Amino acid sequence: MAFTEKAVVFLVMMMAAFQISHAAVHKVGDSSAWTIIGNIDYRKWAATKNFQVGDTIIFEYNAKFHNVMRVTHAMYKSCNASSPLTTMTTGNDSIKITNHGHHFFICGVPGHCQAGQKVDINVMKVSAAAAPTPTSAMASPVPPAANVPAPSPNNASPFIVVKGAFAFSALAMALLHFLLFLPLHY
Ligand SMILES: [Cu+2]
Repeated sequence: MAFTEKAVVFLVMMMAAFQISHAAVHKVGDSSAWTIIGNIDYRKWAATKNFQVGDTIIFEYNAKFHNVMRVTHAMYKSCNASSPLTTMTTGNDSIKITNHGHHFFICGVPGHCQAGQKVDINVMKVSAAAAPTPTSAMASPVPPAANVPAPSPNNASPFIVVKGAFAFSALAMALLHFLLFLPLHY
């Protein structure tokens, strides 16, 4: 493998390790899961968590009795299950958080949301730990090109490559697979 290929593989593996170490999995309600039994306060449950972009939310429940509907804030407040954004019914639904802000979920079975089976997942823009992350790197404002003189290509290219690699980490993972499995097939 040429040096540049090794460098790419190393960078991708570093990014993969970084993402794995930072992505958390949150099971809604913890051991109580997603239910109306026991009057679980999902607001209280959510308040103890630090939700981040890249985390996974899991709803575990008996699919005979419950479901999961992603709804708007208004529908969440009024327990309106008539036109959900998405409905999940497997009994073990996982949702990967891809953007910050509020994510509202209710159970669509009549009476359940009113009984408290509703949760507001508020995903913070910046982690409380304030460590530099790929997310914050992507979120940093990019000045409009018209106001900024174009940097010379020699200085600019390494920075753009790193930023691009973070932004398209999924693509980079595909590249890693390609590089690793290429010798096996050809
Ligand atoms: Cu329910």
